[in-house]
Amino acid sequence: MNILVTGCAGFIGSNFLLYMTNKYPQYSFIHIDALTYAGNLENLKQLEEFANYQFIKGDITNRELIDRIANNGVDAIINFAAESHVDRSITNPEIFVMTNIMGTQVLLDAAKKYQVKKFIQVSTDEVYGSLGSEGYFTENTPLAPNSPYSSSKAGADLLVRAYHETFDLPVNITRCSNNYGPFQFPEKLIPLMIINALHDRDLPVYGDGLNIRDWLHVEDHCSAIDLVLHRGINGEVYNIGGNNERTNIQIVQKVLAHLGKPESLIRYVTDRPGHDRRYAIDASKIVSELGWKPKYTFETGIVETIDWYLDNQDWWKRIISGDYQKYYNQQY
Ligand code: NAD
Ligand code: TDX
Repeated sequence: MNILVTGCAGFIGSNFLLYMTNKYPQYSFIHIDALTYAGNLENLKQLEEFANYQFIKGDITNRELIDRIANNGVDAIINFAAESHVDRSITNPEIFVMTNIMGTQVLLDAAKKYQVKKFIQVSTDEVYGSLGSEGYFTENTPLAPNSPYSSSKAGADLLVRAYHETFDLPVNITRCSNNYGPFQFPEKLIPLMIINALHDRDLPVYGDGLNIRDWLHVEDHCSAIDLVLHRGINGEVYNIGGNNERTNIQIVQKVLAHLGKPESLIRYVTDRPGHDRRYAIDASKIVSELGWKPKYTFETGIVETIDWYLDNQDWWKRIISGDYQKYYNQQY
């Protein structure tokens, strides 16, 4: 299989490429990434040895470039590339529309023109909006996004759906809950809290800290996308989640306890505007129809993840010092 992947210098995509090249050494991967602030090729250092891998620095909104790359016998396109941080979408929504919606549409056109056999849109549970204290998101829950980020992801999902209905494009949409694990950019809750705690800095908890997220180890997300690639029924949406609901304050307390740091570091700060209260995924469809089974419990996964940040301090120190941006600006 010859697979075009996008955005794999980021958190989930880099874990996915490492997972896939290990599992399917016979497959070829062409990877396009714009290397925004969130893209870091250091995550993919191991792939320097892997013959069937090609990296191209480029933007998914660049129609001419995407057309040229897709015209190369590409069997599948998996789209991870996105602006992914909710807080940034509140201060600067435009780039979210450009990358998440326009970029997806450019990829869909290329998939259609070159008749790829599978197009996977890596989406999010945030497109469903917010839950009250009961119930779960299923694939039939109406879309009700609340942030510029989630609305741009929902817009992309609707385009993907439309290309299936209108042009019979063989698509799948995956909607996963919050991921954690190695290589997550330190603007997101878990790595931010680990790094601040290690520096004895305040841990900013939005609002009352009782918002709930449903956490899944990134490797379990990767194994789910692998299954969808090989067994997903065209046109179907698959929810992915591990039944690990935690309040934000529980996460922060867990990080502090594992690092042996005091809870006095916690600072309650002004809430995120439009802050979704609770996400919880019903993943029974991918479990029963594709046989997906997550490997990690939250208790083992979170401890391994905190330890990964302890063992890989050079990785995040380069990011927070801004050195890696300077390095990439010189390289490309
Ligand atoms: P990330 O921000 O860590 O990585 C995004 C990557 O996309 C980066 O490498 C960046 O350089 C690249 N990129 C951004 N704009 C681009 C453009 N215009 N052209 C080409 N490349 C571009 O994001 P992530 O957390 O790894 O998320 C990956 C995907 O998974 C996103 O689509 C996101 O919506 C989705 N998702 C994330 C989570 C989560 O918890 N992080 C959960 C569910 C779904
Ligand atoms: O400093 C913080 N303090 C805080 O209380 C940060 C950064 C976050 N939070 C809260 C907000 C959320 O309730 O923690 C929770 C998690 O926040 P984020 O890490 O920003 O993730 P979230 O907004 O839930 O979105 C994530 O999961 C779904 C990803 O960033 C998205 O890309 C994905 O689609």
